[in-house]
Amino acid sequence: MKFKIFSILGVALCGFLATTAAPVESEEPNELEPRFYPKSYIFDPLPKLTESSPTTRYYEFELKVKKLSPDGFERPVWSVNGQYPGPLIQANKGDRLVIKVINRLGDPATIHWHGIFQRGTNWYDGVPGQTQCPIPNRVSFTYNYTLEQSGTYWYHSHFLAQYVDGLLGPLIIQDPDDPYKNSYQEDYVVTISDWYHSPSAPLLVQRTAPHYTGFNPYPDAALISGRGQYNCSSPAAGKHCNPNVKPATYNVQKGKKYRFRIINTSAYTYFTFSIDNHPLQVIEVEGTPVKQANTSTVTVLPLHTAQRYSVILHANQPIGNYYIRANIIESCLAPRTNNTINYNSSINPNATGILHYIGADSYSKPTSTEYPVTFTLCRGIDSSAIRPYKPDPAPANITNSFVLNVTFAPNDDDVGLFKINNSTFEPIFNNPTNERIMLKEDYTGFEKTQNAYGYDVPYGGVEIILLNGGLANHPFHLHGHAFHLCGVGQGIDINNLTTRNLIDPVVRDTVIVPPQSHIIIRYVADNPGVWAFHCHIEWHVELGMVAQLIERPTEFSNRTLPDDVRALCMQYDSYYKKQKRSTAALPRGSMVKRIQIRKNGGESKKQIREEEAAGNGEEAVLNEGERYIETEENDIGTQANEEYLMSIW
Ligand SMILES: [Cu+2]
Repeated sequence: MKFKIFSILGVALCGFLATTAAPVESEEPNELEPRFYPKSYIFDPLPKLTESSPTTRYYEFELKVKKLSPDGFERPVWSVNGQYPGPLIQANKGDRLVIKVINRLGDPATIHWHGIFQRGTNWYDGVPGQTQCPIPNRVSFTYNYTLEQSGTYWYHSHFLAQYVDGLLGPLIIQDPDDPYKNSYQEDYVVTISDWYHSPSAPLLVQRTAPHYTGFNPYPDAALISGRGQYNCSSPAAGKHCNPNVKPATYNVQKGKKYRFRIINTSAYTYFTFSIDNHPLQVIEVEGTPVKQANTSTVTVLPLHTAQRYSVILHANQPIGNYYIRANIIESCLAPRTNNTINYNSSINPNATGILHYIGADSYSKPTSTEYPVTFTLCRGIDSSAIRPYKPDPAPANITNSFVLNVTFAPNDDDVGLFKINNSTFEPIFNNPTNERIMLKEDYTGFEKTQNAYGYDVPYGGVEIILLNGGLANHPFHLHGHAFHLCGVGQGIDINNLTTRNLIDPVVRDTVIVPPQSHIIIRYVADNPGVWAFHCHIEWHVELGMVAQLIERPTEFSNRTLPDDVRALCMQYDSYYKKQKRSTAALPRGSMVKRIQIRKNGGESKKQIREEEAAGNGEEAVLNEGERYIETEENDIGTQANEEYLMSIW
């Protein structure tokens, strides 16, 4: 049984509320919030976990589209429980998480738990078409897995570019045996992110259009912990812009030490992060504790998309306010050519928050000075500066070795696509790879577009050499493992690779692959399943820069898929069939857009049709692959607004 791919993405926008109430100023930075913000957990120290572990922790995630104004500019946000960033998940090592996801987005969705190994539960890894079928709208699905790791993680949608629209949050795992547990008093989470004023769907339509010669959509803002300060007097701001968004503010008490967990949740961008006057001791990189050394304390921390660090900050400066800085380094992005989507963005790439010493005047702005950058921009932190706390040599005996060569080329329709070993990845949402393996399908016979690479030796050593001959940075992320980063070197000559560090390499799950360079990673095949290996720049994912690693298929194929995971594919199929041919009553005065994109064997065709509804509630018949959406006339005219509703086939 083979279906062609159908994914359907849509959102109904009913026009923005015309309201710009003045925010309420408060005495303490976090006491009262402007009306646009429900009080967020994110500026509070992480609550101490009091339950005895291991325990099972239950969460309910209602996915819904909600209008929010993270940087002042109001837009629909794909949210968890109406929050951006989404709710905090915090647990102890060894705990079980049971997370019921209720999808009310109007789109299908999945949630990926970034960095979590999912040992024995590959089907809860949350990758549509690889580890599960998408959760249809109005369907709920429960993720259920055990945490064997500790450290700083996050969760995000893995369905199309949905996380770029806000569907993400932090996932923090405490370890009673954390070597740094007694080195700080409080524990904070900080997310840093680029941000777009348009939903991702129309951006994707433009990015994947034939003959497009620009680069990735240019972001509109930089956010710290879900807050930014957009220039509401810029012409692009429109009338629904709140110029008084309070900056992200973290309170500290002089003399105390604080752990800050910094997560780059961007779609696209490389950031530098710093806090004026306060050096930061790196103690964790993506779940791996870091050995203390002179080099492990930094003033400026680089993070590409999906990378995370924990640092310790000593509040030992004079009582006052100091800037927290998250700078999008524009020179690390593709050029801002005038054929690039949103090239005329009014972005302020330098987001600021405030480190507020208790006792300092809440109203006085910091006068602190920014640290200079002393390392090569667009690159990761020097690997030799952050050795693992416990010696953890890379596997020395390699049983399977892969060379993956990333290139970019237009297809026959002149759609520019990424390729891994000359193949652009295309997900098959309704036939996930792990189910195919469990049905004993031989992965070597998969479609070329599945980019499947298998290895079957239990506990064998796997090496991946990734070659990037292009001009862009790619932050590559591996699911199901943390890998030993054995080397990052210049050039893409397989006969001239950098020397491998097998003794004490950094262990992490997301690494920057610089332009015209290669990386060498190693890990042990100790986790049977289907694991994605992909660039985390979401625009690059959608252009096919994804491989699937089929780990120990012989053993994995003997596992039993839980009934609810299997049922999800049946629900998705019936949802899809309904979408395929449906009728809809058209609201009075509404405008109907029908957008159809066909992707077939690497070719893609876009067809857009518009109709003005009679506005009398009559039924409209939709053709195969179409979806109806409403927009209000007064929304039309903003960037790409007419493409809010679309379906991708
Ligand atoms: Cu990339």
